[in-house]
Amino acid sequence: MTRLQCHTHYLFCLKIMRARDIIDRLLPKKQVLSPRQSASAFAPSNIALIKYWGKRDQVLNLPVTSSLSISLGDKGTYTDISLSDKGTHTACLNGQVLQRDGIFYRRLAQFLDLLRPDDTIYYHVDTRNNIPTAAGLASSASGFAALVKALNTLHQWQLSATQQSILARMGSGSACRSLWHGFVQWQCGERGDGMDCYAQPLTYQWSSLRFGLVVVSEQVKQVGSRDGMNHTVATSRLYQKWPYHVQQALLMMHKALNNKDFTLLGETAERNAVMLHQTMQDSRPPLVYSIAATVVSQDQVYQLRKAGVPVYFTQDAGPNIKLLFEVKDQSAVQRAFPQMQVVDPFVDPMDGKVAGNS
Ligand code: 2P0
Repeated sequence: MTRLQCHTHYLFCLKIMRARDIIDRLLPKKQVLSPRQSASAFAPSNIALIKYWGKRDQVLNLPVTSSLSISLGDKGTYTDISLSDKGTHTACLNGQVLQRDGIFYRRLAQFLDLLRPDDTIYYHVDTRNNIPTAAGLASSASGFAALVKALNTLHQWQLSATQQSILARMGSGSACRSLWHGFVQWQCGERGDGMDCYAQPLTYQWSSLRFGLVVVSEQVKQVGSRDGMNHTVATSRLYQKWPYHVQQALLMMHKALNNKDFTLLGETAERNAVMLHQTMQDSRPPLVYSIAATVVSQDQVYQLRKAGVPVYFTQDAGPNIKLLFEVKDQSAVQRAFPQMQVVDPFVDPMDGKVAGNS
């Protein structure tokens, strides 16, 4: 084994031990005895208006700062789970059987190994994303959230949404925000075991808000979020300013949501995304997710605003951008971005009515 492999193996063992300790606290033994044959769940994808970037604990996915997102209504992941007698976990993603040596399968299987009540239990997982293809939306967030919800039903654990948020966070940080619809805040917490680090729904409603997904590239990104954020924390001098910036941005965002001030919401979200990408670019070597077409699209947004159309962008760990606007401006924005796919974040997948948190 090389030194790197030893280190990776050590980190993995550490993760298992610490995560098991937390799972044992969340899932008392008596709650794991009578699984159903199968269970299903849906979780929405989410887009952060104030981003999560950087961990204070890489094993438990504890973030440096809090973050605030909006869930994407009926866009997300549907997951069916059942017990399997094949002696191994099996999984399908969008109808394709996952190969055991693939990254996605390995992440899924490690997570199932952590959560299963005992080592003799195996699952078959069938998961489908209805997120527009290659739109640059994180399906891992809705994927891990839907998986935790489905396991909770399968084993009749009766976990609270907060407890499920803690479990989903251990699969992927941003997944802890996908347990709810509407606006959601993920509190970074302070505790070393992360028991105060989970997302919570916010009561704000904004049914006229829309997202426009603008795909400028369908290429798989070269640096994933996980590696990208670790690299930024380790090498970007600008990262020192990130926690203060996020703290201020969260205050502004709450003010915007409280007063239904769309300009403040858009400006705060856009500045946070720009600051994130400047901070990434200050890493050594620089981490650059934008491509030329990203910059062109961002310039189009600035031009639209100059022309009097209130539209803002946000950008995650990839080249595609997401536009924020109100439904009254949809046709003006669509004219400038004919390829844009519009998402209504407040549509409930179950009944088509406007959903929110209360
Ligand atoms: C966010 N992103 O707040 C930020 C903005 C990407 C850019 O959360 O390592 O896939 O699994 O905790 O959750 C992507 O990070 O990372 C992310 P892990 P995750 O949405």
